[in-house]
Amino acid sequence: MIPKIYFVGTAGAGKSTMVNAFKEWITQLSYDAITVNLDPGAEYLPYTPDIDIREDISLEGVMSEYNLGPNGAQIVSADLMVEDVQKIKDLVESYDSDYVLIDAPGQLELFAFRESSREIIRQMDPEASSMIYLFDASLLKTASGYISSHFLAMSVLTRFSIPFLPVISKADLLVPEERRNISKWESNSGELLESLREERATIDIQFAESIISSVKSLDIIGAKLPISSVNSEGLDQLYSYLQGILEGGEDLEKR
Ligand SMILES: Nc1nc2c(ncn2[C@@H]2O[C@H](COP(=O)(O)OP(=O)(O)O)[C@@H](O)[C@H]2O)c(=O)[nH]1
Ligand SMILES: [Mg+2]
Repeated sequence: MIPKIYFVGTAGAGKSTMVNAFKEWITQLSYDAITVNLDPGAEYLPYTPDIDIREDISLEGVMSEYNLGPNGAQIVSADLMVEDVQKIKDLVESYDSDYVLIDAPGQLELFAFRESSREIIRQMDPEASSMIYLFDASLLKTASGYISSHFLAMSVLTRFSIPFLPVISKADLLVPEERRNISKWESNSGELLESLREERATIDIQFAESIISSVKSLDIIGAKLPISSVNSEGLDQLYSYLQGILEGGEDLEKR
């Protein structure tokens, strides 16, 4: 079974850029990876996908056929993807690659909250699949942003049953003080609440407390791997984590 790795996160979190960077990383280790673009609305991709949903679904085509604006067309396109699941699966299987890197649509909700993505995962080796969830570093700079990002991640986590690997993307954008704050919040929820108080955020402290404790029970509030496509930080660890999940820690046989 070929590992399938889904890159998921909010718009602009760096999914497409990371698919490219991680493919390069894997190639450098003498493995093969193919890339799959599931974003019908992608105007520019930093890589040339081996399999591209845009060949079957065009956002502009959906806009004119269904008389919709871009937002409505994004939703219809995501739903139409369900008709392509078998084709995507057949195409993926036609490649003899070591890894399949899957770039989720730009808008998180299109992947996380529509049925077609679950169908794709369900039909394509769920046992060999894992999800890298990108927490956008720029949203983790404040305590309130940190909490709302986790709330969102928690709601995504509840939708899927494959291994969920939370990372902090674009980590090169964090200055040392921001990194220190994030580690502090990750290890101590009392500190997180204290920072929230200092920030005078609009979020109700009691509500925040209950969010933090429920998120904590899902174990995603703990240390997340900082990664960067710009300076390749964390890519070696990301690769090892994935090996641990997908292959029981053993390297695939090198080609
Ligand atoms: N500094 C920095 N910028 C990044 C990184 N990854 C992506 N970006 C930038 O963030 C923006 C959104 O990236 P993209 O990969 O398209 O995000 P996506 O919507 O999640 O696919 C682009 O301008 C990228 O150049 C990173 O690791 N570091
Ligand atoms: Mg993208």
